[in-house]
Amino acid sequence: MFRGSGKAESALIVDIVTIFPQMVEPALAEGVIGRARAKGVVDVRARDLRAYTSDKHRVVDDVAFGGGPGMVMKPEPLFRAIEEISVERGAPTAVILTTPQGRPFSHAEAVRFSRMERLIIICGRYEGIDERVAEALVTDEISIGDYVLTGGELPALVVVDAVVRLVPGVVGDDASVAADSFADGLLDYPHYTRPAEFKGMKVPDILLSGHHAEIARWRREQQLRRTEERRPDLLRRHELNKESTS
Ligand code: 9WO
Repeated sequence: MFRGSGKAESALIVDIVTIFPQMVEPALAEGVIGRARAKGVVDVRARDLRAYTSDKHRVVDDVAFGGGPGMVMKPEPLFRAIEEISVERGAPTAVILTTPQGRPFSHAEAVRFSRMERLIIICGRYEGIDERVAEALVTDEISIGDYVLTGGELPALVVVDAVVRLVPGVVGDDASVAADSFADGLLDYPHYTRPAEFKGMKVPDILLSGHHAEIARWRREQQLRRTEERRPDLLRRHELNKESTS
């Protein structure tokens, strides 16, 4: 079957290369991503890096040239993993390394990756990966924030979560994706559900009024106020975008 003619091919293929596939797999089985995988809209898999070793003990790390504490991920298993996954799936559109040295992950980056066909995400462990892997194979080094973790698995899941929900057909309501916080560069408005009064705390009257135009205006005001208070950096960018698109 050719692309787009049915459900034989996924819109997005993601392979996550890790020494801890058992850490990644349960997160991919739940919720929106689990359902998208079950439907075949996306094909996301964890790949055990040790499956691409060639020695009896399946070694993936070695001491650092130049000395210093800790181990470095060896290049050979990572090169073999990317090579074999590329043969099986077709050449990747991007090879992502999650690392504190990467450029900051953002909604715009998520949108860009969601439009690609095949992603490979490498999860670093130990003190990091051999730089030749980054130079020869990695197309995008991505950071999810300025903190050091014990490995790249959780950042890889963050990237997958943000990207997969943007793939058409994954989130049922396209309008809800378009209305997302960050889709237009602002924080979200506050949400309420029943009961209308809880422990003396009331839901704003406007939301109970049924005046849809006024509710929309109130929500927009809340978005602007919250963004101004909590993330003035976002508000400046939002205003620049408005000028360039009007
Ligand atoms: C450690 C370190 C110590 C001092 C100064 C800079 C430093 N960088 C690192 C580092 O990159 N350690 C990594 C920790 C080694 C590979 C596993 N670790 C990790 C963290 N993988 N991925 C992250 C991470 C954090 C935020 N966004 C994406 C990935």
